[in-house]
Amino acid sequence: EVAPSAPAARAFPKGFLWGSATASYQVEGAVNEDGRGPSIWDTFSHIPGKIKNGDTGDVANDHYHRYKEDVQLMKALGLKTYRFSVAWPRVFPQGTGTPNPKGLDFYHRLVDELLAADIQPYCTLYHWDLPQALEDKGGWQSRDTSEAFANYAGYVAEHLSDRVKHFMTLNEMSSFVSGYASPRHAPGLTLPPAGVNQVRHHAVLAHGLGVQAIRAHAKPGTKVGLAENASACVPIIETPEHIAAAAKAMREVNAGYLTVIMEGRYTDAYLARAGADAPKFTDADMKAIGTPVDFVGLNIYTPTYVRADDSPAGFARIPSPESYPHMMSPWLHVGPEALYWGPKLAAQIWNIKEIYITENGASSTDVLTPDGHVYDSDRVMYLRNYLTQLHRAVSEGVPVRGYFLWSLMDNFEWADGYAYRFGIHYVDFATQKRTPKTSAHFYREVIARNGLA
Ligand code: GBH
Repeated sequence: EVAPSAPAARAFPKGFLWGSATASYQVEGAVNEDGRGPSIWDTFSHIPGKIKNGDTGDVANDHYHRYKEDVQLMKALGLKTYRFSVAWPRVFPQGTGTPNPKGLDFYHRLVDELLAADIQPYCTLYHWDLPQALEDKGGWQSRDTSEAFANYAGYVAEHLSDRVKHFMTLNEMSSFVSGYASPRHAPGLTLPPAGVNQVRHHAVLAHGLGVQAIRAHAKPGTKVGLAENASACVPIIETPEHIAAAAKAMREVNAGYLTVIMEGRYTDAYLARAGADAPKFTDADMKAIGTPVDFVGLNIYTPTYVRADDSPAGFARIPSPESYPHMMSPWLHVGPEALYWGPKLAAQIWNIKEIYITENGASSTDVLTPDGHVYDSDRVMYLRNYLTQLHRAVSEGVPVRGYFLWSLMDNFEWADGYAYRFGIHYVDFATQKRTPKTSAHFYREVIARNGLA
């Protein structure tokens, strides 16, 4: 009998932070408890036809009541860190004005539970659940929402920063801005380009004002960043000309979001493209937007393939052939090198010293067998390949300090409701029973050996 030799270890740097992530509206439920106000996702998910199967986040994973059990899932995995988001309408039910201490108490309890399990809390302040009261006054179309966000962010940081050392302002600006451009996301408006560009400007402004407010109110030593789904530009072939094109693309494709935040100005090409629809802004806005951050979080799922091109821009995006492989979500094209080129190009272009992969993960059909297993070999394949490319990046010295797998457990997948599962724990939503999938066992091994086998 042959005893195959073990594969060579591919270790990550000592102290690499292995984590997992969720977001408030996707897991908490308890939407009417302890004084929480409604958010735009409560409104949106209750509009017939908006969410697959008529699902809502009313109960979701009931995490609001089951957080202790969920922290035990994390502990069993060996997680070093956990990224959660605070629901703004729990803390300020009307968005502004008088805070609701009972709402904030939930996060005090969660943070204490995490620390007792030796898990570092990473806190996102906005994962799309805007207080409905603010939407009623124009939402992200109004500059007042950027100011309201900063007040809220400063308030939460003031109260949690004795125990939470890392805050992220906004999760995926382009995703929630799309709620003003397409009917798939709350609030579901379809504004003309000028309106969308102004919403986008208010998003990056909220980030900048939020960074300043957190710095003003948090304990010394608190770090502030964001969690942005910047397009991870990947050279179609790794030659100098295509690599140079990918670097140009990385700046231009992300010009309205990460680029303006890192550089404090809109690129000329961005303003030229927008033309008469360009956002209105002041010098003071731009200064706030460019406030230096302590770290950058990148949510990376799919690659944006780029080639060198003779056009003035110097690059062209390569549209995916119809046969391009994807996970269960049709948009989730598999491209592991996104986890190499994304952080590498970002670090080099903007001289970033501290990067986290704040989300990466995959949807699968996830069948629960009668004897209680979920053999999600597709998700394991996805994770193994992406982590291989992340290993390649950190081995070259790209300063990625941690990785947050999306998601700890199946949850409310926005317009796709509960039909699309991203968890490494299976959730039976009728009973709320959580079951580790094969991917959870895989990830526990990665964490235990601090790397790939
Ligand atoms: C992240 O978005 C989110 O931060 C997280 O809340 C979410 O659960 C997770 O990914 C998985 O989706 O359906 O064709 O209109 C990832 C980026 C941007 C991907 C919006 C889906 C909609 C494409 N998302 N996009 S489509």
